[in-house]
Amino acid sequence: MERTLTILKPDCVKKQLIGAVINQIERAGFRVVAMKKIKLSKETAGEFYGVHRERPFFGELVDFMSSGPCVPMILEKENAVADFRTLIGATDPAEAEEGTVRKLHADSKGENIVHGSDSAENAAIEAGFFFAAEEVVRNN
Ligand code: RTP
Ligand code: MG
Repeated sequence: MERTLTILKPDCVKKQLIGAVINQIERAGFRVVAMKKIKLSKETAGEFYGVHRERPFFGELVDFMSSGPCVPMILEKENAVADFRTLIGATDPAEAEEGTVRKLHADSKGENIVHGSDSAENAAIEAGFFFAAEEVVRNN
């Protein structure tokens, strides 16, 4: 069993799509093992996406991710990291496959509804960024 870290981004929360997106995630076979609603500060958002610090879109990304509450979750499934990135689709919704979360709901490459870890190693780091060990609970 593998774990990945997702964030339902502030655009997802503002559009009242928390339930719809979690439903799609659960139907795809992922188990939610940790979940919370939190509003990131600019500092925390910048720390989370620190790998992109030198990119031209970094300021916009930090402003967006701190613009309202978001919902980080740890998800569990076999092959969770790769399967979740398939489920959400390409970063830019214009390039995402039909039926993916971003194709269905995202407005732009910047405001694209969900984050998904890009490796199992980063998933573990990102899970630790949001959750203490006692907040991670398997369903059964
Ligand atoms: P994420 O980390 O959020 O799952 O997204 P990703 O792997 O598909 O894309 P990544 O390259 O890691 O970019 C992180 C987030 O930065 C914003 N972005 N904006 N305007 C732009 O050109 C641009 N490029 C990236 C998006 O919110 C993207 O998800
Ligand atoms: Mg990424």
